Amino acid sequence: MKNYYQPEIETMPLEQLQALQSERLVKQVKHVYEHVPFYRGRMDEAGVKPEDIKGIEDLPKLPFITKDDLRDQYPYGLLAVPLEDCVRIQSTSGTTGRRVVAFYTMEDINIWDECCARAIVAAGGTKEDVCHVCYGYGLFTGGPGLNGGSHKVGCLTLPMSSGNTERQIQFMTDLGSTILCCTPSYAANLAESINEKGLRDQIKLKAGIFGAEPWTEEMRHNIEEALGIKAYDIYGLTEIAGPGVSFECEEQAGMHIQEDHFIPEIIDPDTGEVLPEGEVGELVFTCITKKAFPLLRYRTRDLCYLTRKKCSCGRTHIRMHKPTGRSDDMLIVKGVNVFPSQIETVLLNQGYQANYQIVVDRVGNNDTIEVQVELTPEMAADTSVSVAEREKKVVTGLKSMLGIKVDVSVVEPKTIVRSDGKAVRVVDKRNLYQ
Ligand code: DLL
Repeated sequence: MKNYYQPEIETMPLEQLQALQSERLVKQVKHVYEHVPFYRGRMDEAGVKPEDIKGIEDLPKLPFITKDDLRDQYPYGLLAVPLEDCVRIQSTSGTTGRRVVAFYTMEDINIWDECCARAIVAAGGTKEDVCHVCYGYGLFTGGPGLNGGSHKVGCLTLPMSSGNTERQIQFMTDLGSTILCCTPSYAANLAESINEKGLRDQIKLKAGIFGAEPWTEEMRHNIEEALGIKAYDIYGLTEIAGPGVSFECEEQAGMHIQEDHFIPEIIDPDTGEVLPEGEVGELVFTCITKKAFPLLRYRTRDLCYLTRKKCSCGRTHIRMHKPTGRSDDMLIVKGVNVFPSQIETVLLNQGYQANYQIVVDRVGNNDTIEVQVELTPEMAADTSVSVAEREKKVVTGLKSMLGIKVDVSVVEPKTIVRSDGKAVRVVDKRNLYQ
């Protein structure tokens, strides 16, 4: 049963694959130029006409798209089909300003499901498997993406969503889950609970598909040992589709990018220059099949490198190395994307000044995030509000902004160390990028 799913596309000879990409790119450029005034404007500004794009070699002629562009165009500015043709949205957390809302037609959902199905097959999944999905369901793409992929493969799908570890383990043992889909940190948590309860012998897991946040080879090794499974990395982002943009095969040596749908480039984050294969830079994607929200040359801010070295699995699609960092200041805490600017907005809205520090750490398998913020001299002089009340208010504000619980310490004026140069606002002690 292995590799039954669309093997001809995943193992296509390079020349054929590139011809397919070129054909799809040309069509896509025409589609966005005709239907999205934003793209038309950008291309006109850059002096590029759709007919100038004759194949993938012309891709660098197109302008880049950034998260700021998405923010400026929120919510409908990048929509490339009539709204009535859309059947779904997915979104990232954040303020309205930072929120990304991606639209999908039914065909777009099918493409995305197909990418996730390929990921499940690459992890050894077949219709005999029981696929236990505990990525969050809802606006986050993790749950819906793997759910769709699991259906396509024909697995029995357990739409568990995140949290409630007791129930997860009960379903896992009662229904014999064989493939686990969740963030690597939650997988480590589950593994710990299963072993603490002495239930390791009662679980039938054989593989895990873990992503949505950076994780180290050491974590992979620990999870594999603790659960007796093979742990596969999966990558994706809401803007481009969700999970399944790339995923690992049995080689576990980089993630194959689904090149029949997404063309990757690596650029120098400072100059925008396209870098040769093997060099580390910022990953950029062009969607060549999506219709509702097709981003062209989208700058992901994830840093990594690509390799076309032959893979023993037979897939010809290029591989990306695990992201080695980001070219912006986005943190991923408890699986949620957090921008320091969101935290600053909450603090300033509550009357604080920009004297704060964000400390991120990992205790056991769980991320912790603490914000220390200084009282202003006026606040310090006002004894009618207690420090505990102020902290509670900031906790509530941050929870509503980010969707996660943040520990808050309100400290005396001038206690946070001042830097001589750029303020060090974020201290991330986790070292998750390698
Ligand atoms: O995290 C989609 C996803 C869901 C991927 C489930 C895999 C599994 P966003 O919330 O938009 O989408 O966050 C996207 O998360 O730009 C990376 O910085 C980071 N990221 C995603 N997968 C990985 C990974 C989903 N395997 C952002 N390793 C991306 C490292 C990852 N970072």
